[in-house]
Amino acid sequence: MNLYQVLSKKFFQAGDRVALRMPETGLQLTYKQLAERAAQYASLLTEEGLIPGDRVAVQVEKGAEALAIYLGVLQSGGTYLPMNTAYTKTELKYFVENAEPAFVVCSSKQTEAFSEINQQVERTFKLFTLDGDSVGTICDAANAMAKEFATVARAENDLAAILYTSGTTGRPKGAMISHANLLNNGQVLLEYWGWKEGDVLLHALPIFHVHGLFVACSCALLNASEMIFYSKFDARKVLEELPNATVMMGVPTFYTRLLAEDGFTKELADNVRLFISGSAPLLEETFNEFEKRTGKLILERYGMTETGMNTSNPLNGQRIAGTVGYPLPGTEVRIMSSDNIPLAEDEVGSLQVKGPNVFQGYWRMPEKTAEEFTADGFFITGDLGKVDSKGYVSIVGRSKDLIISGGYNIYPKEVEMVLNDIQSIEESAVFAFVHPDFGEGVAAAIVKSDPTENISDEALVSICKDQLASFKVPRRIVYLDALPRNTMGKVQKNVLRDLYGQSDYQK
Ligand code: MCA
Ligand code: AMP
Repeated sequence: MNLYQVLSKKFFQAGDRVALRMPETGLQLTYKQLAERAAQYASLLTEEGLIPGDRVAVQVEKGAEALAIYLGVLQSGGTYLPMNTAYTKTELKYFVENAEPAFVVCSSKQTEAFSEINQQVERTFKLFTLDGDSVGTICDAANAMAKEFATVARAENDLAAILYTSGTTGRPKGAMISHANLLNNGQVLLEYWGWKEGDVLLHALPIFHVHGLFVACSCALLNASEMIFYSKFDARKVLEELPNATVMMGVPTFYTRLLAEDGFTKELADNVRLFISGSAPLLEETFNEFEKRTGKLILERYGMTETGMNTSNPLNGQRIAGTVGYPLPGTEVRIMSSDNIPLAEDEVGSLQVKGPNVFQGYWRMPEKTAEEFTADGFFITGDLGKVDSKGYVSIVGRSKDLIISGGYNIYPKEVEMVLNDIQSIEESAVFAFVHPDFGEGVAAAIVKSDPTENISDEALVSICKDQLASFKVPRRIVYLDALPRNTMGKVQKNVLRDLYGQSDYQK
């Protein structure tokens, strides 16, 4: 039960059909070519000593080669570990120490960092580079390999991937995702969203997260559909190819940025049968404005790294703004009280899920895994939700302390730990502010060690940037005499959000 076995059957049938088309470089790959390239990577990794289950950590720019490496890792029985290209050396070192990959593939600008990390870790790794399509030591080595490879058999719970997600403790956790998790979720979405022959996906998401790699690529690859593959989202460039696409997926920021373009017209959107949004709440205002501009209703769905997709608005039924639709076939969703008692319609509580999409636990953290599941096997998402009389699920908040900025998750604790380590800072609290482009932005409230000392925002930002991916770095900083606390001594982030997190806040 290797996911790649199912995929390769489709690739073989699709043959000379276009798999990937990169408008930025003019490069194009058929399904046959993609399968051959994946086989070359699988052969290479195996020849270099990969044992099924070994982790292959990858931090590279998006491209056809990057996708072929992912497929090659699956085919060879390895476990794929994608990493955000924005991660700094400090962050990368943690992932490598924790996951102990046998191989790392990185862009050449990170070779030095990974080489240093390799000297500091107990289990060393083989290091390859990849810089865009067809450049890098891994491409050169793969060129010499056979274009056929017998897919390595895997059991359904064997790991296809590990994706790190941060946590409320500030320590990232590796979500273990099995072949069966990915295959099940991909097949369910294929059916639910009515994928059909001739569908073309406009793909402008990064491929180091669930949304771009699993939701988008799994659907397109299982359907052997063409993907118009952009290295990143650029609204103007995307408009040029929109008329050639039938499906587009994005985070809400993609849609607000498209709407900000005067050139985004109904005619350009006409060929697209499905615009899908997820990873963060889509504002009702965006949904309505999009309908006004294009006549199309954005389909919003809801998922997590740990679970893949859980719910979706319907393809044919009513798509209701502000809701994330129905539980997907095979996935149970329930809303529970703080005493873990089922709540009635429209009551807000802890949203829990169970089903074949739910992950295998956190890598080498059995206690943490146990904490996040109920006794009867439901995963506690940390989201607060409700279900209405028609069965539509809405996400109304989060019990976990999380900021979602342009679809990227930031756990405040991780940023607070970096800030609190700065000598001139007594303590800090990180919270969300309303950001016009990203939905939420990272704000920090700082209490200085010495109230008379002058600390510049620039200096704080620069220290944070050394250690944290730059999307996690605070973009709004306020200096306070003390943090607001409740009678239990807990910092009241809601007070901080109310006072300093509004869109009209002036420093
Ligand atoms: C970039 N920057 C950001 C973000 N993106 N800051 C805050 N939030 C962001 N999302 C910062 C960079 O660090 C940099 O800062 C500056 O903006 C310019 O970077 P650039 O890369 O040029 O930005 P961009 O191209 O405008 O990117 C914005 C974006 C991108 C297109 C919205 O963030 C994006 O593609 N987001 C999608 C994320 C995603 O795929 N999430 C799915 C996770 P500086 O100049 O200071 O260095 S999966 C998930 O959530 C679940 C499973 C689900 O349900 O899907
Ligand atoms: P991640 O950890 O990157 O998998 O992000 C998962 C989180 O993103 C979920 O727990 C939700 O809080 C949030 N999320 C994903 N999709 C939606 C959505 N459509 N509406 C609201 N929140 C969402």
